[in-house]
Amino acid sequence: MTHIRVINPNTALAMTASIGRCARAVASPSTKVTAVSPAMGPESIESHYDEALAVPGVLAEIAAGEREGADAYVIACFGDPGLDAARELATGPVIGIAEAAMHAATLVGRSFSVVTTLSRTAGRAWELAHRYGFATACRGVHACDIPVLDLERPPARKAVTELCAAAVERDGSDSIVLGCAGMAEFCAEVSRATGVPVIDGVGAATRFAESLVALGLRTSTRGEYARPLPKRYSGLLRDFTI
Ligand code: 5HY
Repeated sequence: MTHIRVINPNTALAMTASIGRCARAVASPSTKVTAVSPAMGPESIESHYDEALAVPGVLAEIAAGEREGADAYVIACFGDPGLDAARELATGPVIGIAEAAMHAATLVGRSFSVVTTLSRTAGRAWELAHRYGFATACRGVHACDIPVLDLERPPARKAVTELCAAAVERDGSDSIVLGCAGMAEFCAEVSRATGVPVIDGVGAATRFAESLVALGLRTSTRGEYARPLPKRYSGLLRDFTI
C-alpha cells in the first residue's frame, strides 16, 4: 500500500474534500490518499501574502505525514507554495500541482494555455512556467477573475469552460492546464467542450507521486534539498524547531 498525503494549503475544507475526491478518482487501488488542510493559514490563496502565510501550514502537514509514514506528498495549490522547503523535510517525493500539470501538458502536446483564477495570480503562473522550463511551451495565462472560493458556485464552471475554449483558440495551444486545485472537478467537462487535453494538476501530481514511489525514487539529499540544519525558531514558529 502506497500512502500519499495530499495537502490543500488553504483551510477551505469543502475544497479539500473536492481535492481528495479528484486524487482518489485517479489513484491506483493500492494507494491510500489522505487529503488534508492545515490547522492554520489562509482560507484561500490569491496573493503573495496568502502564499507566504500558507507555507508554515504546509510544512506542519509534511511533518505530520512523516510521523504517519506517508510515502509521498502532493501540494494541491497552483502556486506550489513551500515546495522546496517541503522537499527538504520529506523523506518521500513532494509534487506540486503546477509543476505536475505543466510536465503532463508537454507530454501530450508541444504547447499549453493556463487558465487561472484572479489576474493577480497570472504572474506567479508565468514565473513557475519559467522556473520549470516551460517558458516556450506556455503560450498564455488567462484569468477568469473568479475568487477561488467562488469556483464551487455553478456559474463558475461555465465561465471557466468558455475561457478555456477561448484561450486555446487565442493561443493556438495544444492543451489546457487548469490553474487552480478548485477547478479539478471541471476537467472532464472542459475537455468535452474544448476537444483538447485538459490537465488537472491534482490528478497528474497524484499519479506522478505514485510512479516515483513505484520507481523507488525520492528527493535527492545530496545538495540543496538536504535536511534543514538544526536550529531554534521562536515566537509563533517555535514548534518548527528542527
Ligand atoms: C489554488 N489558490 O490552487 C490557488 C489558485 C490560485 O487557494 N488554491 C488556492 O488562484 O492561485
